[in-house]
Amino acid sequence: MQSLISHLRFTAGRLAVGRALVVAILLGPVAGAMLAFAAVAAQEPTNVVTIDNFTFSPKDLTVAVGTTVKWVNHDDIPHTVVEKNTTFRSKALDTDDSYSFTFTSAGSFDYFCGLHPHMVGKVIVQ
Ligand SMILES: [Cu+2]
Repeated sequence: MQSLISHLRFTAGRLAVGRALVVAILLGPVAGAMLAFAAVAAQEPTNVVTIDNFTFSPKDLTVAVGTTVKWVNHDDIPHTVVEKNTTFRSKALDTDDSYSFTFTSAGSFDYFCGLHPHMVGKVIVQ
């Protein structure tokens, strides 16, 4: 009788280990994918500013240090992106062209379109 009980305990223990293994195997790829996604997201934060109808949107954007900001021109005429102290300056962007800049230090960066200086925007890096 004693040996039957210990046999049952042993079997239950093996089942528990087996279940844990199955769960680990099933969750492994999911957890791995989530970790990989988080790693990519942490590595390459990108924020997009669109240019539509002579307007930068969002006009003011706040990002963390290390963030890459991408401007995309949706107008059918060219625009540029020029920081007022020329910290960054794009070439003329044709329709659907984009320009990216990575902000490596904190600060407030006012920019405008070199072709239409009334078009203004700001990136706040903190
Ligand atoms: Cu413009």
